Amino acid sequence: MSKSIITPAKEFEDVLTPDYKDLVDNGPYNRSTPVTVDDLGSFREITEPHPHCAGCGVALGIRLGLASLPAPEDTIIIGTPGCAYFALTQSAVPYSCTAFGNQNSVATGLKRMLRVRHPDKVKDVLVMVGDGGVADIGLDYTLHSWFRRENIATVMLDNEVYGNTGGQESGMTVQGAVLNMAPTGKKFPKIPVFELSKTSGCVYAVKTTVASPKKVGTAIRRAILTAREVGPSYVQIYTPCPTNLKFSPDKSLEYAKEVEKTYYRYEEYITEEASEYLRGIGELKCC
Ligand SMILES: Cc1ncc(C[n+]2csc(CCOP(=O)(O)OP(=O)(O)O)c2C)c(N)n1
Ligand SMILES: [Mg+2]
Repeated sequence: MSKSIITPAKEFEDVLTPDYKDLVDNGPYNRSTPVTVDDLGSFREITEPHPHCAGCGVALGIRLGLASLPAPEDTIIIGTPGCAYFALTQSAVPYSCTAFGNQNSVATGLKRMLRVRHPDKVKDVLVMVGDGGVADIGLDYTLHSWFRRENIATVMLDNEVYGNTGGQESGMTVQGAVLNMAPTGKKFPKIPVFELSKTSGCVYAVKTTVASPKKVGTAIRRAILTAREVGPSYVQIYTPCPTNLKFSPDKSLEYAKEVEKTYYRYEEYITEEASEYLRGIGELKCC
């Protein structure tokens, strides 16, 4: 993508908000050194206000993701229905929302097409969707993209609920959790998608939470880089949902820190081939 593609058409300039112009002029694009999560606050990553609830972990996960793209001007994000849609449509990274669950199939076709269309340029395809999108309706498409070793990075924003549709349980909801539309509590444990990623072909996988922004940033950067050259990658981020899990919005990070001590302990999985590649391009320190 060239910067001119996101420059507003002259005819629309007067109807675009100053906020949007600021996103175009001061977004994370075409910088000599790509922005990182350390730069958050010094550039605009999405237009404001966004429609996410106060304390939304998904919105935070998206901000961290947008600040970690190795080449935002050459990245396309593929989504699916869910809360992530809202902030992602307010970024200036090209974004396409698929039918619910189809994201890894669409990303597969797109990545293959971009390789044909731009043989001399790397175009990163990043899937960024909710836990329901990955672990439930999209699970088979996700796993098969990993089995086929597609060169795409997949990020799950795990708020442990169907947030967007009012609080149904997802495969990633914890056992016993009572939700608006799961009043008797969930009967089975979280689906082990992180473990499945390791046995299904991913060359790089991380499990972390939004309470560790630098870990999220490094994970997304490495996931995109390994997906370019080595194979599929997966990042699973706990993104707390105060609205559906019914805690105070100012407690989101406390919740994330709490789960980091138990079932969301940080884990980084990396195959030998992927670590060799990352070391070769200076992204991993030598042993
Ligand atoms: C085929 C299809 N089935 C169901 C829906 C309704 N739907 C929209 S978003 C959503 C749940 C999304 O949950 P999740 O992926 O966890 O994202 P969140 O909203 O929690 O971020 C559902 C069931 C849909 N849009 N399309
Ligand atoms: Mg969800």
